[in-house]
Amino acid sequence: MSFRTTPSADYVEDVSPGRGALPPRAWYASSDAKSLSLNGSWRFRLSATADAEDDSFAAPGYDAESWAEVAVPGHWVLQGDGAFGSPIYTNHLYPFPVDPPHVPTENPTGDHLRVFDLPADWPADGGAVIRFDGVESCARVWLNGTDIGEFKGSRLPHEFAVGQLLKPTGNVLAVRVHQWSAGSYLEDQDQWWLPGIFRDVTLLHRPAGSAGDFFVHASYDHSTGEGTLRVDSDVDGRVSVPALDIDVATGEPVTVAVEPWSAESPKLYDGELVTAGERVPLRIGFRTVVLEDGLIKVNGKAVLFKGVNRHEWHPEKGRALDLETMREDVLLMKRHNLNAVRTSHYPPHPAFLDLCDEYGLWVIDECDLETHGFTEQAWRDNPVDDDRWTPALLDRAARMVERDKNHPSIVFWSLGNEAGTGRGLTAMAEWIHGRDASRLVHYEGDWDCRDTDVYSRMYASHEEVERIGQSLDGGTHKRRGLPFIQCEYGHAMGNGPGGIADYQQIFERYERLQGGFIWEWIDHGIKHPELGYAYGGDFGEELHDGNFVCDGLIFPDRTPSPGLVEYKKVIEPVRIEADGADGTVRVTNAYDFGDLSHLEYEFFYSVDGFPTGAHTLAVPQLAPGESAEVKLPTAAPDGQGEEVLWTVRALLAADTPWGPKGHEVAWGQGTVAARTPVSVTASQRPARGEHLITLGPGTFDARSGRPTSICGVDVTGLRLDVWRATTDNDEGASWQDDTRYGVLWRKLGLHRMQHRLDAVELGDDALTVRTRVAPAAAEVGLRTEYRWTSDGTLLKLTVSVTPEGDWTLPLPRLGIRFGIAADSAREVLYFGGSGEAYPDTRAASRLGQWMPDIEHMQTPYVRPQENGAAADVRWAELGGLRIEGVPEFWFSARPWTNEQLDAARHLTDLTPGDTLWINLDHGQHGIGSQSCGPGPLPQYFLKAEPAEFSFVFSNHE
Ligand code: IPT
Repeated sequence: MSFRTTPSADYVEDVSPGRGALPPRAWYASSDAKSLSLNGSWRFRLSATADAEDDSFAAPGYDAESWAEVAVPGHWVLQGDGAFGSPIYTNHLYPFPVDPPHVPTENPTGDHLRVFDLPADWPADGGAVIRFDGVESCARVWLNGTDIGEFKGSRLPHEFAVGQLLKPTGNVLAVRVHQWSAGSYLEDQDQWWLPGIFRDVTLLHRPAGSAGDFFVHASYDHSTGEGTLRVDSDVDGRVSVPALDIDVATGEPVTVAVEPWSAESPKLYDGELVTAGERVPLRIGFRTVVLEDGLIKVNGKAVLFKGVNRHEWHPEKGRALDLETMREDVLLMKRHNLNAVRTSHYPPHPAFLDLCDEYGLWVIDECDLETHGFTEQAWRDNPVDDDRWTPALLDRAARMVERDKNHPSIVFWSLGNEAGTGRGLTAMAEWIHGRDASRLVHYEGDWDCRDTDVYSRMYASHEEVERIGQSLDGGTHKRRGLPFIQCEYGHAMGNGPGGIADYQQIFERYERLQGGFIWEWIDHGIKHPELGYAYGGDFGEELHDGNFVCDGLIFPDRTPSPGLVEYKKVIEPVRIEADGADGTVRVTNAYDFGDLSHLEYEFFYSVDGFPTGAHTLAVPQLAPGESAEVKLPTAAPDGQGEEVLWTVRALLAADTPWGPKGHEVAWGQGTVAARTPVSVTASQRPARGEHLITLGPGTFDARSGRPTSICGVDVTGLRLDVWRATTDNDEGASWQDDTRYGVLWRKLGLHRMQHRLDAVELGDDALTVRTRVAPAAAEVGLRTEYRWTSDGTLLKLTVSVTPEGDWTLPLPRLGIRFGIAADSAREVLYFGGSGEAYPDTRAASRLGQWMPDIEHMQTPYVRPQENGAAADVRWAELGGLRIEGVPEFWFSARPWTNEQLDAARHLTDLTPGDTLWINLDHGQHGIGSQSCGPGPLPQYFLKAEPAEFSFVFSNHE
């Protein structure tokens, strides 16, 4: 055995996929062949360049005692407390000069070493392979001193035959991993760059006569109710499915009556493939995916995707996910009514696909391919249009398809993401179509749909999606015949996404529209000792895209954000709506396949938001698409002037694999009787003292007319407020320039409004304070009048706002704000909408009495921004005050000011002060999705228009 002293690292910049790996094949866990996990603690040495060290470390006997250790699976930059470098976040920019296939000389290289013994019962005969399930981005491997090959394709498996090299004890597995390689040019996904052996490493015994690759073909004929099974196997054997009495030879088709697989009822049959040397468990789902009549049909029915884009993410482990985390994702998705997932933008850990099969999710399995950075040079030199790279692209396509082809959940193969167009993509599509005719091909980047079976877009506006639904979008002849999906929409960055209910209505209106996938599932925040969760720039990256990496429906710790709660409501599979005024409810089955037999219904009336006793409601069985009118069986209570509502909840009638009995799937609400708002007879006359004016239970500063105490509660700083800490969606994406209101608001100065006092007038029955609220350097302003009246017990404030000048912008918010002592108000009781809501994110806001504590009225967006407003609030009680709105208002309360919230970069920048700041808003501007898509629809704009609104204060103690 000889070792080079000057190792060559030429392979790092080689466009070829690698050397030495076995052909790709199906991924499975054998019933009887032995395997040995090589996960665990490995010896680790980091070098600054690809060839800083020679390869003598791979030789048996090398002493690595002095090396550090890392956990495998893992990313070295997330271990060692910074000693092993740091993560880098860029959206689409390559963090190195674009000169394919060259990479920087500074190329962090991690040498990994692991010594292992074979278990005592490891068979002496047969072969063995070592499987790497994921290594970023390029690895070279030695076993017992023998160079066994090198590979690229970070999120794809690579196997090497090693049987002849194994010894009973003291095997030395050496893996050199380079952060940058030619492969990096193909892996420009919007995510952290995280080198390392981040998925499992396994040694698999391969007995003589063991199964190699096999393809389970399990189709379903909806016209006969029969399924046809044929398992093609490289190694002949028999296939059995006891529940179906199937026992056939491999390659032989058999047709029997079956229950089909769908995301709604994921029926899997346990089977077995038995070859001379091995037994392989099969989980078979019968379903047929076709493109027919311009629609994606599964088992004869068009499906509506209610999906999400999922990156693999864990706030401490990065993309090294354990099974429980994967299961948590799937369960959260199922419990929030999602039925589909796009594995953006690479094949996930295979266990995730097992879970999708088991719990039921339609999957778009996407290849590990993105070359987005080439957009900066008008796609010149794009590897997907350069024949030299085609073998690498085909290798990636094959590794995905071969690994994952036996998952019934996968309905689409996706070529990759944001890679422009080119011959390489066409070659991939042709190969995939030839290899697996039983699924469809997706790729968003080619709007002509040359290679694809679906017209797919991202972030198209409501208007455009509607036009596509009506087939008025033109395009190539081929595209006009294809169904449409939005593979990304509803950019969930920070507060939002807004407008998804409006999208859903459009999806449901037109047959051609088969739904969409929200961008994205989880915020990729990295747990950080000082910052809470870190995002781009927090590790001193020279190029980065800030918090664009935190744009998920769940927070980094997997707590659902309000966006997920909203999405759950928007896509609920049962619609419960008011139908007429007489307490009749319309229930609609919005499933694609199933009936409603798994649900039971509860209903109750509430008076002033407080529920009266719950009853059960009988709802007839409904086929998909069917609806029924159901009369509420009990008479509504007399509200005696208070508001009376009905609420119906659809609950799981029994435990399911993904949710317990009683889990709420859907709900609806309707009004029986409106409230009579409180009225105040203005009977008190304001009285002026030396420093104070008094009016009923209010005292005011005599100079400024500002209240100092309301109904016995000290208040501070009451004034008109139009500013909100801009949301990511307010600020918009850098490439949108004309309608980024967050930027335009700040330019106009709405965050630094000046309040000019014009008059404090004491009338017979009112105190009137006249002001003009305007930013410096601008002629626009808001004439604002505060009119206070009282009947001796209640104190009423009526605010009238009249815009002056040429307002071309909407307002962020319009209302008042004031402060009270923070220690007097730890919690709030209010009657209004549950949870956080804004004009276009309010579908899930449910009317009732709620009692959140102040902490829970703050939504912890990783980058702090406007959050936590409750919609439709009739009244709220806190700190000894009761506030009733005429009309209803938006309510928020926080232990810091909006200005402090605006200035904060991380949650740890915010510390509660002595004052609790309360905003009572008449209006809020919509949220939209402009951090990467369209802004709010016009109907959700808060226009600068004359407005008048009132609040009635009383003491509630
Ligand atoms: C789109 C990307 O496909 C996705 O990976 C992510 O970056 C998303 O945007 C934004 O978070 S590309 C978009 C710039 C059109």
